[in-house]
Amino acid sequence: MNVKTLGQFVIEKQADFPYAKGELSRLLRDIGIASKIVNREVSKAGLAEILGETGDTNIQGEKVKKLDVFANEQFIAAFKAGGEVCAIASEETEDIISIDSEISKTAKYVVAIDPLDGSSNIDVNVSVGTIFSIYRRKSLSGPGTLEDFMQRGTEQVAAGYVIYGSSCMMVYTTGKGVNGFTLDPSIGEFCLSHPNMQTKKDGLVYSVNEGNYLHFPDGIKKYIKYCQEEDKATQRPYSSRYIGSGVADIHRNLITGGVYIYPCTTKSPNGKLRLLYECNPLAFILEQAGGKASTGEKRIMEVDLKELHQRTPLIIGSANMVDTVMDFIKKYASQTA
Ligand code: AHM
Ligand code: MG
Repeated sequence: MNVKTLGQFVIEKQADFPYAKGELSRLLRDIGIASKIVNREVSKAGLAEILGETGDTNIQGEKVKKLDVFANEQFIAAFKAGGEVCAIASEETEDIISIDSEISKTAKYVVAIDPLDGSSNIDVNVSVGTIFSIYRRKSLSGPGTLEDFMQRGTEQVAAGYVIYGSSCMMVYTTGKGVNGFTLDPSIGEFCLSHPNMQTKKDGLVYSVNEGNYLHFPDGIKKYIKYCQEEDKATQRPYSSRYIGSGVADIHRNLITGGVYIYPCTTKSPNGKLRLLYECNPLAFILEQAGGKASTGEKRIMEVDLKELHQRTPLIIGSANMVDTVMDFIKKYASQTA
């Protein structure tokens, strides 16, 4: 069988970056290794003493699960050992983790990570994921600083996610298309399974937590009703698919076509999802796959990051569907204004 492993692929693609010295390739390899370890634990989660909560609450005010902590520790350990990044920002950690070591002194990159996205699904055997985003540092040398992260999504050098699902898959971009790799457990390698992923311009799926319907802005409420209406020309009604693991919902929509919406609500006026380690990396991937990602007002990747754990509304997926949601938002915002 002619397989191409993640390792072989990133080394081949290094040629796309004439001045690269292999650091980015090594960083992607480190992420691959850590995610295999996380996948091992996720796949036996029902057996191991790893289900449930630790009893602590994280910076987001959410109850911390043992697997969240495990995944966070694995990725941090991989980045520290790899020496390719000088700082890490994680959903699970209030402040950045500056790396003060001999091997990281001259590291060019910083990495932002959501180690285990979809925490509410960990204990119930439903897909969860890891999201990562890589930037070039702004500081010149030594341990990385907060300023190194205060960049727009457009500055990302690479981004990706790993989905721990019916199979384990890594999807990433370095700004030259999107490629997906499936873990072959028999050889323990991520193998290229989805080269040059492209999403449809139009899809037939909408993904939103309709339990929050009453708290949505009018434009989103009207869009949801539009999705449910009968219309032969646009093949409506659309299907509703929402599992509560952003990586899984957005990955499915990337493959089949669709739109994922996490809007602002009256309870969370800035939305729920985090710009740095959730929305920007997912936006980079979707744009590279021919889709779009918006706050409802502007392109996600052009939002200024002012604080590490900044939240934003997110509308992401097939380009025409995102445009239609934006049209609804505009139309009903001006009517209530
Ligand atoms: P998490 O990083 O704490 O898991 O939160 C992010 C998740 C997304 O993966 C998912 O789409 C969303 O939150 C689900 O939120 P809700 O339960 O409010 O629908
Ligand atoms: Mg998350």
